[in-house]
Amino acid sequence: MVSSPNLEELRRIGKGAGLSDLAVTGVQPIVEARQAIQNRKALGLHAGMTFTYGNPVRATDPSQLLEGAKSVLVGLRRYQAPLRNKNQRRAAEDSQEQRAVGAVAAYVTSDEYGLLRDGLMAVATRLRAAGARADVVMDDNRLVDRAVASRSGLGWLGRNTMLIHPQLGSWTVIGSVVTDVLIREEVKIVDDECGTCNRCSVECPTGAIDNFGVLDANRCLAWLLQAKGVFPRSHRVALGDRLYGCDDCQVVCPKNGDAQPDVLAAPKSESDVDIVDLLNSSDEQLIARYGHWYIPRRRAEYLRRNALVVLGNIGSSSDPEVERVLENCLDSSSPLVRSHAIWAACRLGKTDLIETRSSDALLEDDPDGFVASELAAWGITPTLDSR
Ligand code: B12
Repeated sequence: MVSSPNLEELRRIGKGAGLSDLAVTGVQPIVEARQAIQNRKALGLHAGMTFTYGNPVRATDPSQLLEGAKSVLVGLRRYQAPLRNKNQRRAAEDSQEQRAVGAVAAYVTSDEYGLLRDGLMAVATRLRAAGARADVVMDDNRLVDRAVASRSGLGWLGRNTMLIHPQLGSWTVIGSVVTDVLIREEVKIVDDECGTCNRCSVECPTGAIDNFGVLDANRCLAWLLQAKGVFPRSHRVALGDRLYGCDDCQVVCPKNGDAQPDVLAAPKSESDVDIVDLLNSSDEQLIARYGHWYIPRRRAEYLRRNALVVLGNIGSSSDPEVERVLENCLDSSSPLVRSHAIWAACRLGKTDLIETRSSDALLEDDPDGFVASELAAWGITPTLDSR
């Protein structure tokens, strides 16, 4: 059997396999995090999310992850910041000539979690070779990643709720290896460097970060894009061109500077999505292409819902292709899609597309009243059927 590794060796192994940093902490409960989750739940700031909110006691007790657990090795992987900055995206939004392009959050434009897992697996493999038990836990409802990372000394919990590493900033994904070996390290807790800076609060498009380190998920665009039901009408314009996730509170953070990933580069996939192409794709094609995103019930109608809000915000009303996809969506069998198509058509001044449709067809199979309430919001009475 090989000897037990120390943190320095594990850090070297992890870094060689895709991690940007690695630190260690114990398995005692993270009581501050438990309290934070319970408080937010009590105030309704979790907006019905489950994740770590489903079982806060378990999510803040790393000892429950593995029998005999003694240490949690927490790994970070730094990824590339968004390629198009906010100003470039705004310029594209303002130019009605261009095709509508939806923005995708940077952390999903490459397989960062895959490479994070590779780095953590390399660490776990080394521990197992020494006879230890070791499990990888990553973006899992059983563990609060940011809290465990901050306790291991990898960074501080910022105003924007992100774990901010003093050198790497916040463009990171986080995961852990839980093991039954005691890995010793003197943890140096990183002081909060946000100070009085409140750029993330000021620049958040919906004002979701009022209080330091507290996110109101009811207003967070990243959550609203993943939530079930209609996209709240009050936040549709603020959504702008965002199709999946929102990076604004990180883009404006001065701590993110120019640091670049120094680890294995991940192959890039789509960071910009052509909205008309998306809406023209079949459900099967959409799930095949975007199935790695968090999509409610894995139903393509949610991708169409989000794409229609983006189209309403940045689509060109004179583009015949835009008109064609709107017509297709107004004829969709999904009331969710029809209702958002009504919003997009109205926002682009194309109410004629709605007025020329029969009310029976538009209102057909609308058990939750999505279509009816959208029509009422715009004061539209569709043509009555002759039958
Ligand atoms: C639910 C969730 C979301 C929700 C809600 C996020 C939220 N702020 O609550 C939504 C869908 C909105 C979301 C969005 C995003 N997310 Co998210 N999300 C999660 C998930 C699954 C759980 C987070 C959670 O527990 N929230 C509950 C609240 C109460 O926790 P919190 O805000 O993190 O606050 C903690 C601390 O404040 C701590 N705490 C409070 N006081 C104190 C005091 C002390 C001393 C200590 C130690 C701790 C502590 O307690 C809280 C609980 O841990 C984690 C993965 C995981 N398993 O942890 C990823 C995770 C947090 N998300 C991540 C990412 C990348 C994002 C996005 C950037 C994606 C995007 N571009 O759209 C955005 C960022 C938005 C934002 N500012 O949070 C990363 C964050 C990496 C980092 N460097 O911080 C994580 C860790 C995923 C991962 N494994 O890499 N996310």
